Amino acid sequence: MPLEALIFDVDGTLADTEHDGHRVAFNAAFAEHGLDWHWGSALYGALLQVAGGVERMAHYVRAHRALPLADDELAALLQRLHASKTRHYVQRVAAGAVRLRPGVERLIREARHQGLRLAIATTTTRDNVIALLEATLGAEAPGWFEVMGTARDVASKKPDAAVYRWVLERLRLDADAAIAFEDSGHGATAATTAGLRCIVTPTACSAADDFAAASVRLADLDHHPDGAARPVTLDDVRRWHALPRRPPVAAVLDRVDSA
Ligand code: XBP
Ligand code: MG
Repeated sequence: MPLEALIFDVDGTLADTEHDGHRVAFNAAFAEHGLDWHWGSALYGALLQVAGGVERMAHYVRAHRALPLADDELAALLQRLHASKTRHYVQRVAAGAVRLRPGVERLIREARHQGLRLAIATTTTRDNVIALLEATLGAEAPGWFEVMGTARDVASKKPDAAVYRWVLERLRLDADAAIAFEDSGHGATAATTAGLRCIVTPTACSAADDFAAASVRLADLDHHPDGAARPVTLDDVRRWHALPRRPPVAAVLDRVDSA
């Protein structure tokens, strides 16, 4: 089946947002609320096994902080913290704190030029996606993506396949007509469980993840699988899209509980 659409994850894939973006914004929100919580690099690296900011904070409270709050009070606090974290993140991104990863802009522009359809499938908040696209690609860039699946659109976050299924449904495409770009084991599991081929470009945070289900692993979109520094073109993507699908990795799902 010919390739009709590229579906991009956001955090880690379009840009390396976690360490200097999300992590810093979480810490700013904690400080704003008078909490002495601080997420350093090593702790945040482990917490990334839990997808979603609210879920990540809930896990942290369960594992590391006992709070004398009823469940509904804790849920309300986490919502307030997350709204504050999103504000801080959007401000940082708008101020230019995060750049696109190598080759991302070039491949997106090539896809637009060739008439391929574009979509987003992410675990993060829609405001964050818009802020990143506007700050890095310009005010019209959010409109380039025909479908944007974000945290609010599905009940279960990656590694669940729900967001990819939601995006494919709205694109009215079979999984065989699209390909996903991901940076993490969770993301690759979500994409491949939805039946998509997946190209992975891991970051320092996700380099140790299991990517056995991915079709291709690259350092970034300016490097090839053999490590050669050469731009990845749509012809390359089409070639990788034509490879047989690999089975999803169930082991990634088990690691969520041990973060
Ligand atoms: C991204 C995430 C998100 C961000 C924080 O994963 O896990 O939770 O870290 O964003 P993926 P929010 O790249 O697989 O989509 O605080 O908005 O949840
Ligand atoms: Mg990601």
